[in-house]
Amino acid sequence: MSVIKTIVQDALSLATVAFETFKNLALYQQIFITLSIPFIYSLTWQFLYSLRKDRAPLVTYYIPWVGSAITYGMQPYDFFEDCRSKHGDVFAFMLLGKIMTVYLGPKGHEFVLNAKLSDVSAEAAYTHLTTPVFGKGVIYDCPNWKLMEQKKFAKVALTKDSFIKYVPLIKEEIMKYFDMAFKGNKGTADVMKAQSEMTLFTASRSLFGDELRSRLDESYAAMYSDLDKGFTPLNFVFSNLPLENYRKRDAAHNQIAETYLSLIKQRREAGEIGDKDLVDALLKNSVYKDGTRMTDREIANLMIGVLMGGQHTSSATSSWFLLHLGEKPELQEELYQEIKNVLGDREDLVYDDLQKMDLVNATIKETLRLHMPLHSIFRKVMKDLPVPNYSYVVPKGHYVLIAPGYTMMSEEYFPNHKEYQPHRWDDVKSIDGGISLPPTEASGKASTETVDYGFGKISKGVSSPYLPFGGGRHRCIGEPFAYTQLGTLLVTYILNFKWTSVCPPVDYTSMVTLPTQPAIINWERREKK
Ligand code: 81H
Repeated sequence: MSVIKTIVQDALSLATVAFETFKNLALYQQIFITLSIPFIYSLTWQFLYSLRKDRAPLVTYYIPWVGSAITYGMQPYDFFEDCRSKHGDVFAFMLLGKIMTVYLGPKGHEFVLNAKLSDVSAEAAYTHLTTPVFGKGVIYDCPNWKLMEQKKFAKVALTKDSFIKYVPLIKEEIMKYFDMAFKGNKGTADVMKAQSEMTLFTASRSLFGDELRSRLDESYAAMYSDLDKGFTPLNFVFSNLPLENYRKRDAAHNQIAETYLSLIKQRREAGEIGDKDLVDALLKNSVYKDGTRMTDREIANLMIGVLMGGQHTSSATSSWFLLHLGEKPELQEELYQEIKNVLGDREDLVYDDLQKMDLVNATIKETLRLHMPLHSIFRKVMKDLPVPNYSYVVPKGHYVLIAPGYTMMSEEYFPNHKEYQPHRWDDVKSIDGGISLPPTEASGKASTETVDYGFGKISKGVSSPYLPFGGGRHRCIGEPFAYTQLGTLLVTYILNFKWTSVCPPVDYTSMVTLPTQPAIINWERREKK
């Protein structure tokens, strides 16, 4: 007992001496010591960690806690390339206090996207990002089985029969926008502004109906803007702060949800529930398999989530194809010929026409190859997880990360990978009318094997190098809608304009990979023949 007492006393007096000494140092010395202690601790910890055979090699970093956040956040693919040359396909890096284990390439896709539900969690990785924006009870703010059912509910409004109705509505919105924002015979357009607005108008008109679309011309558009500003990767770090933009985000979320709620009530009271859009689909069919039903507020929140998902990804993708095509006038002419061949003398555009336009679809496909909207996909590890083909174990509490966008830009799988070449997809067949599969998956046996997590059959294998819509239980359900919306947009642009542009570099710091501002096209009206 007295031994312990002496040790404690000794330690205390030593600490007192150390503190007195520290106090008498010059300020610059105090600062130096304060900063170097965590630095030395971190380097020592990294050294000891590197001795472990059961851990993926950790990328060395010098700023404790922050780690590789800046190099990764600014240029993720360059960072991965550099790490790969040093460590191979599997390595780990520190990202704002979290250890991320990366597995590059198709084997990584399989490792993460087809991991067992009990091993990894998407909701634990994304809820801070999405719940403040979408609201409670949906997407990543509920157990995974509910998400699987929500995807099933929403998919009812994402079928061929729905798209047949959406195409004319989408086209009408685009033409209205052209009349409003592309005045005269030639001019310049801010691509991101135009595409964000057109994506919002076309998606709300088709998925939510006229009642909501018409409100977007009023002050109501400002609420969308406030909510949108709150949907940023910053939420991963600070999802709630007592700051103006967070208050605006929460206010916008509540107002938008209230607006959707009033629409829901209105349709119910009027007994006007058909099968024209997503709202109808959710009102008719949102009872979980355990017998409980989604509340109206949850339906409203799901509507916000679906719209937000489509908004950022689609507006970025259409911006990118406009910018690439602006550098390739000959491709614009080829598209024009294809469209004319399919439409003949007709002025209208129908869903079936889009299915016949191979180059239009290949253009979208190639755009997604070079510009996968989400450059990284994360999961939180819930149980110690061995890495296949390696001696490493990713411990519970760490994260796993894959980057299909990196694989889609590799020379190994895509010769001349830097070239924007829609024709590289010429010989590739697609299945399921729009669910596109790349050469390896389409030709291999894997493509025929499917699995159903509760929202319809999807490809079982996810080791394709081309996965712009992810795979596995979290696979995007928006793909066919995206192809319909983007196809209609591209066709309508080509029929009305010719344009030129210089493709800007990629901004990786936003929610999705965007063109760096300013991103401009110079357009002129196409002469009607
Ligand atoms: C952003 C992300 C990231 C962005 C992750 C997840 C989501 C999302 C760095 C989304 C987006 C996909 C989604 C919806 C709505 C919906 C379901 C899913 C990153 C990494 C990851 C930046 F560096 F969950 F929010 F970490 F929108 F219903 F910041 N968004 N999404 N939309 N359509 N398809 O997956 O990089």
